[in-house]
Amino acid sequence: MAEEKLVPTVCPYCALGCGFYIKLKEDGPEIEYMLDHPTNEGSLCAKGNASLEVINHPDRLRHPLKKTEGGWSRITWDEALSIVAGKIEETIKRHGPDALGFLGSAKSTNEENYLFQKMARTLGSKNVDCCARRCHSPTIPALKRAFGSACMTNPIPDLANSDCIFVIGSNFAENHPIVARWAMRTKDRGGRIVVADPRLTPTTWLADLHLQIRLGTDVALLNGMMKVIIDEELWDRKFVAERTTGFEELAEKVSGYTLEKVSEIIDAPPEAIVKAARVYAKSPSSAIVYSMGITQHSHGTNNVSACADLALLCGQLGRSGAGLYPLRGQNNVQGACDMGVLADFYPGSVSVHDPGAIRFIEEAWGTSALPIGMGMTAEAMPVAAAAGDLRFLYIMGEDLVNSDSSSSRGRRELENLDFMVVQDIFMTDTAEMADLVLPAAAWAEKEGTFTSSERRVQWIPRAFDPPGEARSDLSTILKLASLLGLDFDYAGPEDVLTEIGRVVSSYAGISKERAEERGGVIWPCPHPEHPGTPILHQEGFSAPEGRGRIVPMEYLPPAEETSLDYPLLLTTGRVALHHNAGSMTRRSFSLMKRSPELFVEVNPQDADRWSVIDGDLVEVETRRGEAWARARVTPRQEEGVIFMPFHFPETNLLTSDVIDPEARIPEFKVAACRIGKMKGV
Ligand SMILES: Nc1nc2c(c(=O)[nH]1)N[C@H]1C(S)=C(S)[C@@H](COP(=O)(O)OP(=O)(O)OC[C@H]3O[C@@H](n4cnc5c(=O)[nH]c(N)nc54)[C@H](O)[C@@H]3O)O[C@H]1N2
Ligand SMILES: Nc1nc2c(c(=O)[nH]1)N[C@H]1C(S)=C(S)[C@@H](COP(=O)(O)OP(=O)(O)OC[C@H]3O[C@@H](n4cnc5c(=O)[nH]c(N)nc54)[C@H](O)[C@@H]3O)O[C@H]1N2
Ligand code: SF4
Ligand SMILES: [Mo]
Repeated sequence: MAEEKLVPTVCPYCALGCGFYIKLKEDGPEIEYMLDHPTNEGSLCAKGNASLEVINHPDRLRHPLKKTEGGWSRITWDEALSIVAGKIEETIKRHGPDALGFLGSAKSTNEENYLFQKMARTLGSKNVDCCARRCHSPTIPALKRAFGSACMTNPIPDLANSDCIFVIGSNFAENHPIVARWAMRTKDRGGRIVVADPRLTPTTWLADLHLQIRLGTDVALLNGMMKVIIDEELWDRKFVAERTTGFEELAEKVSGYTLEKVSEIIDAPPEAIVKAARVYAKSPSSAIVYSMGITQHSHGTNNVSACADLALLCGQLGRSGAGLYPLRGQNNVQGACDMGVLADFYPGSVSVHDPGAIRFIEEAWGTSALPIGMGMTAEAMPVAAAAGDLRFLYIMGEDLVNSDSSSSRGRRELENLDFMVVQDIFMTDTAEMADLVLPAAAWAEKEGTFTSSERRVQWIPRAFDPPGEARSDLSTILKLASLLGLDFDYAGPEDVLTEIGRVVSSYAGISKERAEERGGVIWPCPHPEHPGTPILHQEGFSAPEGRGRIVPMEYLPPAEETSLDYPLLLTTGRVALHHNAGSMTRRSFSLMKRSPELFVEVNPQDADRWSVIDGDLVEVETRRGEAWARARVTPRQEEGVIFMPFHFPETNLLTSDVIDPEARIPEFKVAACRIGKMKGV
């Protein structure tokens, strides 16, 4: 019998970085659990367990394809890359480098993302961004301002050491299921879980206290809790005095948030607000866990700031069990941000507005002409395409037309580009719009590092050959860069990681060997002997003067309100068995069998009012468009709000294009809508 081989890997779906082995055997690969992985201890959720279904899937892209009048035609790699290089050169010549746009991928490795943005910026373009714009972009300015660093402060297993977990706008039981394992240990130890979420979800089922708040009212809730904490003298005087600034302004601002007023705004009982405030402030160590429920709002940055204020006020930071957990989304979104695939940051969180710091990168890259200033964000690129300011777009591993809000507008706008190239593992709807499609190797078909939400950097080796002529994103970028005359002289990902260590100080001590160890290394890891830094802010903050900045926030309502024409609110999000725009999970047989179609959850009262019957196909309409979905009548939804997952393309035809002014994230969580037989009434 042929020998079996175990190849360690990291899950390609969410940002928890769960490890497992791919067991290679004669009759096909299978998953073997990695019991000693520090984050998942062998467990995988349904998506992780189904992840090998995308490898060798019949729909995988296998050859470069060029759009012709007669449809897609297969071309050689040499031909494809010389077309792309030619288009880049032509665009620069005719319109300047700022007519080029580059969207990197939170599914690609650190090394791939690093080279992608290096190529874009070396060519002179400022326009580099990724899906973090539609995800945790509010976390970045808010936490940088508050703490000086925009990351999750403590590792996931440390949640088990918390005495209280305050969850606001995260449904981790479905979307980061491994977090639920650790949260259950908190409960086993007698700790409390408090959840603020407008919907009933598997996460609210775990809660000791659920505040079923109105959509988009989180700042009011947090200010109300902070007023209780200050009134009842539950705040941490020593921590506030020694380690923060801004307390007086906060006390002043929240004094107006009386229980009556807050209870009215959030539509939850005053006693629940008091209980939540007391348990968070009084517990010896409390954690705040948040995600898209607070970021994807027109005031997403304010929401995150208010969470940071609560943590600073109560001194619930910088210790085991006490931390702030922005649960990141994609498997390598933390890494893509660290690598500078953002319109506002170079690698290592260097601001695009800081010429002094950019000079350091110029020296490392041997150039003297890197662009300074804000680039176009992922949301701004389609708009700029419509205006004729963006001519060429390179999308590496994003399904922008399905994952962006108000997607029919986005599609129309992208039509105006002179040239679009998409590099993906499947023919997505975005790829269908491209002029050229480049087939990419999937995660387990290449090697390199991924950085999880815990800041854990893990190296994965290659387990499979890519299908057909598909190539790793890294080799495609290297080839293209050489055609463009760029001096990208790297033998492979290990070489790129070495350069990353020179440019990004928190990665300075991370080598392939260290990242290959079980569980890798948690950055900051400033030198090769450094053990990594699981808990941030233990000594002080990296914000100016080493102090955390409390910046009080005012409650502002969501942009869209209900009206006679649109009497309900639509909120969108996720379910356990699908991932994002669905290119991978909609092709996964075992997941599709259990979750085959788009649905809309409607509260029984609303269903009665609008004559919707469970199981009916109903029409959902917003100011942007209309879509059909299967009705699920369920009390999980509160009256007046309907929910749709965005894993099928129809959902984003409906969502709002209002954006947060600072983070520029769309308000995916609130849109006024109508359903069923409302049309024409
Ligand atoms: N199964 C699965 N897992 C995933 C993904 C997936 O698509 N499927 N995607 C990954 C990605 S990219 C991300 S970013 C994460 C996201 O993970 P989550 O943030 O957990 O995902 P969502 O379902 O978008 O939203 C979370 C919760 O926010 C609540 N919410 C909505 N509006 C509000 C509000 O105004 N206030 C409050 N307090 N709560 C609100 C929703 O009811 C929902 O329960 O998941 C990652 N993991
Ligand atoms: N309505 C609504 N819309 C939303 C959200 C919401 O809550 N509601 N959430 C938003 C959030 S949080 C996010 S993060 C975005 C996600 O937005 P996207 O990043 O556009 O979503 P994905 O569907 O995960 O797209 C990833 C793509 O990468 C491809 N891919 C996988 N592996 C590789 C690889 O190794 N190389 C290459 N080149 N490609 C690869 C996949 O096939 C897929 O097409 O969606 C946002 N959109
Ligand atoms: S929790 Fe996230 S990383 Fe872990 S198996 Fe599930 S999708 Fe993969
Ligand atoms: Mo995300």
